[in-house]
Amino acid sequence: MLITPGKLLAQIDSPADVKKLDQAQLVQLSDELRHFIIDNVSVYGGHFGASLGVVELTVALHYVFNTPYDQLIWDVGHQAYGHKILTGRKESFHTNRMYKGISGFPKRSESGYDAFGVGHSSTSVSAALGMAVASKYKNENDRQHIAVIGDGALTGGIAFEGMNHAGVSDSNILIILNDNCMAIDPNVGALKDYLTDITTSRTYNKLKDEVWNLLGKLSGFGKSAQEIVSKVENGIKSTLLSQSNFFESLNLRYFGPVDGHDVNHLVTVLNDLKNIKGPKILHCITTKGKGYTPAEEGNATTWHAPGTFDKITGEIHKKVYEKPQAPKYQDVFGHTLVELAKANDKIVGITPAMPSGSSMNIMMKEMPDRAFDVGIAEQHAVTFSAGLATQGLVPFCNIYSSFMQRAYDQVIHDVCIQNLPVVFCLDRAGIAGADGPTHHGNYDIAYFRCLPNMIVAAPMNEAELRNLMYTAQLPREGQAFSIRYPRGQGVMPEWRQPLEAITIGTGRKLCDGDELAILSFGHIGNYATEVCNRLAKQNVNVAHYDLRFAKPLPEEMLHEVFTRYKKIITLEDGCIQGGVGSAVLEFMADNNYQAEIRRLGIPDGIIEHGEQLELHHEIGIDADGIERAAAEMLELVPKTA
Ligand SMILES: Cc1ncc(C[n+]2csc(CCOP(=O)(O)OP(=O)(O)O)c2C)c(N)n1
Repeated sequence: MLITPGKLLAQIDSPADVKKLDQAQLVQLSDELRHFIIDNVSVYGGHFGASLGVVELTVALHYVFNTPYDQLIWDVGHQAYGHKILTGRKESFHTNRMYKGISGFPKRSESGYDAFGVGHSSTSVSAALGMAVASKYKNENDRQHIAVIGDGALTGGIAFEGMNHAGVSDSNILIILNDNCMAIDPNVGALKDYLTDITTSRTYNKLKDEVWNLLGKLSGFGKSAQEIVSKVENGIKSTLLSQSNFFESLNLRYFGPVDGHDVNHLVTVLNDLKNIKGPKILHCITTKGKGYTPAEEGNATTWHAPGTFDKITGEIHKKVYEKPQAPKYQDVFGHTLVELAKANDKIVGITPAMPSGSSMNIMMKEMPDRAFDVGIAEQHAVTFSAGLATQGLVPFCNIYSSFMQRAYDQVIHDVCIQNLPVVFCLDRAGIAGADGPTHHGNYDIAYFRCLPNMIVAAPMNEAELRNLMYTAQLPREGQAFSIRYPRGQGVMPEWRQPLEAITIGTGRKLCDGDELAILSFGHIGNYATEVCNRLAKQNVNVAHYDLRFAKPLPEEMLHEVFTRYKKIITLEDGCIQGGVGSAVLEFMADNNYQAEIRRLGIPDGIIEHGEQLELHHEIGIDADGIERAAAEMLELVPKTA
């Protein structure tokens, strides 16, 4: 489907074109940009509400600042669709998030306008500060550095670390706080309450008006504006401090709150702020989904990334299936956790800002006192869980595999060294899909497998996930228990099987073979089942073992494998280096076995975005890739280069 931009947007291929417009035309441009996003996302999917919420801000920023010389850094980057469209990617925008298409997040290799690559939250202040300090060092004193950060992303610790540094840096950095009271789910925590207070406080608004009046008078005064502002500021600072303005107390000049949908006012304000040197923060109030009624008035969480929808009726397209479908792993996690928690009153649930994404919201709804959304704060989530565990509770801390990277030291220092029995459930483990390299959960097998006091497990189906969760909450002396599972559906429509304990460090033999054995870890093993069936039809019998544990390894089973088979394929949806295949190689060396081993997994390199199936195929860990490897090892076909 061809999506045509409106009259003004049709003329815009870069921010230079935006600057050619009269300021009076910016309302129309914003309107056209908004419709272009609605038209595209309704047909092709992607993030939605957040980009609609910053349309005016995006237009104003590119109108006022001289990007890419001035550096504009979007936090998380899921809200940067308008920015992409205005910076030369309008024609390719229909390929957003698709295999070989443009990325759903800002990416340095994609455009010079994407000053910093993102996907994970809360990095913008530190990155902008680094750039600002570098500009100062290079005497590029006219250069502006702008970080746009949401109120959700501001809950991440690194954002505070950046502001703490920025406040004493005397660098030319403007932080724009895009405050819409939402993360993916409603934002949480004391800071959210503070931002609401500051927005509604009469004293602040009065003060704000005074500052804006002053700035209005100063526009165009250049250098002297800076001096006058400093003088007036000293006068009002004591008042602000008496209100204990959080940002001012960090030495960031605080401006706002302003209406983030008034593009003309934003232009005026940003032009004024351009003349004020040093670290400063502009508090913008926006609405997620702005300008599209179903999103603006409906459930903001649903409209964060709704999939495709009918833009006229606002109806979100749902696939209709003839047969009952297997559930998503995340939902099996959510329901099973509640089931277990009903029987074990020590169980508590923890999520860092992903109640819907992880399905922890099921427990939050049923047992609000026992499930915690701690904000976008993975490090805190882990140490908080450790604290809970010291008191005999059984924390189920659910963190996406790629976001767990944030909390590695907490896992080591606060959990493993203290030998605490925290349960980690790593959702989105392995290739994550359209979100791309920042979100693929490639490394967790390798980064957890080397830790003492850590059990590393992966289920091949829903029943296994349930049984691993059941096993993980049984009393044990220390040891963290991690369970990784992928994004998306499992394989068992009838998933509510009775719960059974699994002996830690045991695997499952799924079928015997003649010469070759496939050892798989986790859900990816279902491709191996398919390959065994395909080959059996050609009278080739390949054995298949589900390792289930990468640590401790199912040693008894591995002794059987190495005794019976001299050709082995290991299969994992994780990085090859240090992964489960490496564990099997180590086992072979340590026990003086000899076999030809082929390790299938995620190769050493950045895997771009696309559907999970497309990417599995590209890296050769889908059924075709496994069959090819098996056929080569059994010399059924000539070896590929
Ligand atoms: C480290 C990390 N944890 C979790 C996420 C998942 N995530 C993506 S967007 C988002 C909410 C961001 O909220 P906010 O910054 O307020 O932006 P908004 O969507 O409201 O515009 C979350 C939690 C992430 N991207 N990075």
